[in-house]
Amino acid sequence: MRVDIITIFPDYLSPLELSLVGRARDRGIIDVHLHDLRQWASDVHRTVDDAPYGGGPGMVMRPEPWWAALTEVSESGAADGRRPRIIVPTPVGRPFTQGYAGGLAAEPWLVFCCGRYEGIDARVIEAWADDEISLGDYVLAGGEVATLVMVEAVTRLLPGVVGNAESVADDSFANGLLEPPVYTRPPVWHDREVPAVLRSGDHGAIIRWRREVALRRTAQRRPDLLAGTDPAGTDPAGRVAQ
Ligand code: JBK
Repeated sequence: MRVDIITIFPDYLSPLELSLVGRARDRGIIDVHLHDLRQWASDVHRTVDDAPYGGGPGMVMRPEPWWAALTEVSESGAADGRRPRIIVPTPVGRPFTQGYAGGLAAEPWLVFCCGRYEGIDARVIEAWADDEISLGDYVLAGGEVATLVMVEAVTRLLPGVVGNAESVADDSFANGLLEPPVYTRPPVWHDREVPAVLRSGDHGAIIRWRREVALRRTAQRRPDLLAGTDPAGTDPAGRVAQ
């Protein structure tokens, strides 16, 4: 998979050199390209923002550098007849979910557009974005951290990245439930015991116990998951309804 990230802070994405994503890059499973948006700013000061039409606080990212960046980045893969799926992380997007991550993992090429300030001029979004996606209901300084989250969630779904395919299938949300608690040795620690069933060797009883605890935990903490509605409005392939 190829991933292009357009940002005014390419260094903000340096965690992608580490750990699971870093290893996937070293092994050629994903090919990440970082682009500094300012390289497409045409004035001497390389400005990428301007005041909002209609007034109000803050600044808006100007359309010209974004248009030039998206044109050039999209064309850089056109030789292989490919078109990227273009994603804009934004608090006004549809929610990011495991199902949506699964849909992205099936794509050959993703482009993430990291906005700053009050956002990117809406004409860029209309013309170029396939999806506007939100990580959650809180305010960040820009789309960079949201992009880190999405790239990590997608990378670990790519074949060969996580050693044990079962550990991906068992993840919280993959099966619609929160995972049960986990324990390792020693069996008693600070007067707290590992549940006896997990030490019983009775595999059927262990599966039943885990399912029961997962259900109780989900009902208490995330009743919305049991209601079975997909907040992202994604189909099983993770494609967003328009
Ligand atoms: C937020 O994806 N987000 O959730 C996001 C992206 C960019 C800015 C933001 O404030 N929440």
